[in-house]
Amino acid sequence: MHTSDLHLESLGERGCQDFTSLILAAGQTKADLVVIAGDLFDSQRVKDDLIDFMVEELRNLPAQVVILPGNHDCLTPASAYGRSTIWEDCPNVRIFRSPEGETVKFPDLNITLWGKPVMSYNDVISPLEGIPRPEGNGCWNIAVAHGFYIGNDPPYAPSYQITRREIVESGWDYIALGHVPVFKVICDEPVLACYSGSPQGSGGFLIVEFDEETGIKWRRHPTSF
Ligand SMILES: [Mn+2]
Repeated sequence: MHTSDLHLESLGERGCQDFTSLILAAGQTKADLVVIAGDLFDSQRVKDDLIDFMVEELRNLPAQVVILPGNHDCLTPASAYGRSTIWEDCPNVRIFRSPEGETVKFPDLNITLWGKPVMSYNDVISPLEGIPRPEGNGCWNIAVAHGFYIGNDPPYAPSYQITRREIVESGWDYIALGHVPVFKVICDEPVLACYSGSPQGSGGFLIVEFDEETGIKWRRHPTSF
């Protein structure tokens, strides 16, 4: 299951319903892996009680969860990911923490993931720069990136740019994009790359199935409560 841009702020607000919906959808779809492609939180000023609530909910999921810090919830020491050690009590949740990008492997799921977090509010990164070649070991290779897709256009913004060439030449199987809150298939072949959209922006979650026989298929799953 692929989602992004929930922009959670505090317990009780609308975004928090989206998080509850995420937990429900992961259960309904029997997701093996939940990928959150950035901006799970709206800022680093989130309250501890929201973090405690989320970790408890995520810990109870029968799924692995991978979180990429985006530009709103970048990996500062004061961020939800930086200031609390509570994440360590949630063994099924992994956070991309390596500034140069990081590979996370789930051998049981036959999945390898790569993602590069935003490290600070003035960080200038190219989300797919430095992505390694896929290992070709029979695993499904999923990259996670938070930024603007700019196609073949010349750069018009200083940061978070993702080009068509980077996607196509990566050689990875699927690129889970975040930052734009509206669902969109950015690239179909030879690399599938999609913005999942946010639960509010697009009204749902993206379910991506990886199957040796039928290949990679996506479908939308509605937000529900
Ligand atoms: Mn963003």
